[in-house]
Amino acid sequence: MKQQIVTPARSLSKETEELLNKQIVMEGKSSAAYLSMASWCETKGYETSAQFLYKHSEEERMHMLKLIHYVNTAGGHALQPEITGIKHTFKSLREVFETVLHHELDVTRSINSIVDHCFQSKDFATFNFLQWYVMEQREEETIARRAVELFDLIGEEGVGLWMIDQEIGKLEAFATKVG
Ligand code: OFO
Repeated sequence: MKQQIVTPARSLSKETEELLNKQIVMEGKSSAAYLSMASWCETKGYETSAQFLYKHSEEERMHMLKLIHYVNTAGGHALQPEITGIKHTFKSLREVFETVLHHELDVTRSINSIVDHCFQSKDFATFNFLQWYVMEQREEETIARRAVELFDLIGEEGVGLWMIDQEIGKLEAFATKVG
């Protein structure tokens, strides 16, 4: 006789599952967008920025996977996101990092609204899980803000752009220092 497959008990509400799936799309898009920026930077000779963005793209993929595993192990179904509309060319290196900053601010707003939803609906397990993302966003915003500041601090004339590119490589250490 065939054994019946018992559906595991779910601890996620449908609404929370949907919100987390939307966040999975956002993280997947972040990963793709940073990969595209890295590739553009590499073609323009901004070597350090390219390496920084390739690494960041991998980190975003890890953020997406972490959410996928959470949703699935909590009884939901994480959906592989459709990724379209990725920008491939940029006017300047400054535009790349301004885009990163705006994007990270959007991600923070999105994470905060899911955290708020989990608190309101008393899903404390997911609320707790998401605290990692709250802290991660704080670090990513700090890095992105600093990157944009570099353009005004150093200036883009002469060897300015070359120096900015070098400084981009030190941003993670900077974020650790300022907490
Ligand atoms: Fe996943 O933190 Fe940036 O986007």
